[in-house]
Amino acid sequence: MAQTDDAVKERAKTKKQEPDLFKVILLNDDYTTMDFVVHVLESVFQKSPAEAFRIMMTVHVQGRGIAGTYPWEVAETKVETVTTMAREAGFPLKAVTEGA
Ligand code: TYC
Repeated sequence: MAQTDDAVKERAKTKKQEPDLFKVILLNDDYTTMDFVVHVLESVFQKSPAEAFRIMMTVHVQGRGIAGTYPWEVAETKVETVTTMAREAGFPLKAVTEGA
């Protein structure tokens, strides 16, 4: 019945959806070296050297910057990888996810 279908569709549309994509945000700190952040951006986020440097400088100047946008599981795994790499290297670098 057209009336019923419309009503169902309307409810489905207005219901708040979880975002499909999540930003991985790098946060600034005073101790992680610029070279290490560039290395992380190149190796974990597949950025070119120029783009990695640009993102690193954005984080350094503005306090945070977007490393990439991914489905939830991928974004969470990238945060874990960054955190593990940073702790192993003795840096406090932090990454968080945020709904895109
Ligand atoms: N602020 C750091 C420094 O001056 C560099 C840095 C950039 C650290 C980006 C973290 O996510 C970061 N050595």
